[in-house]
Amino acid sequence: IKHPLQNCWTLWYYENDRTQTWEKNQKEIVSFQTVEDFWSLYNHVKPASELRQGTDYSLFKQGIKPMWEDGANKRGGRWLISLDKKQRNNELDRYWLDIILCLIGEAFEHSDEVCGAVVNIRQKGDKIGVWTSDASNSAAVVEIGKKLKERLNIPPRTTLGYEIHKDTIDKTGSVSKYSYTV
Ligand code: M7G
Repeated sequence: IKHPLQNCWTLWYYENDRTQTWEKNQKEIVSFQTVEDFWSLYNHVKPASELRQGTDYSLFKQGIKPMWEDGANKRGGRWLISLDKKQRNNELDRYWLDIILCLIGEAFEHSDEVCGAVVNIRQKGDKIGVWTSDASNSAAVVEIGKKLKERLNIPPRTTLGYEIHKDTIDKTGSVSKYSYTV
């Protein structure tokens, strides 16, 4: 008998095909709900560091689309980990795996608030976001941020910021406004 996870999770893959809408380019790959099925999937797909520029992996609770518009995300936001170019080789895959393990292992006190996580592979620097459901739930948001920073062993001098999706959508230029930091 396999070891069940508390939630069923879905892996999504985004590829930047300019002839399609952003939404159409999000492809649902597979769902899993046991530890064993997670590892066989993980061992089967390319590590994030080997994906092409412009692609994303997203891992979300089953039933939640990796999009701002989803009912579970629309009042939420994300903890953002911005990586510099050289971190693709040494940190990206470890961060992404550690985040997945926090998600599927329900590592947070407020795991109910977690919707999923996204890794963006980008020329200008890769990003990982951990998406939560309610940006106004400051206790949950801050607890999740602190736990992430601790579990990923991010040095204290590095600040993580939380962006509300609504602000990301309205954002003009590259100025990002963080609503919380840890
Ligand atoms: P990104 O891929 O999150 O980051 O957003 P990047 O700028 O580093 O590539 C790029 C663009 O993708 C956004 O400006 C939107 O046009 C589109 N996009 C991203 N997300 C997360 C969404 C979403 O949730 N919904 C919709 N409709 N478009 C999105």
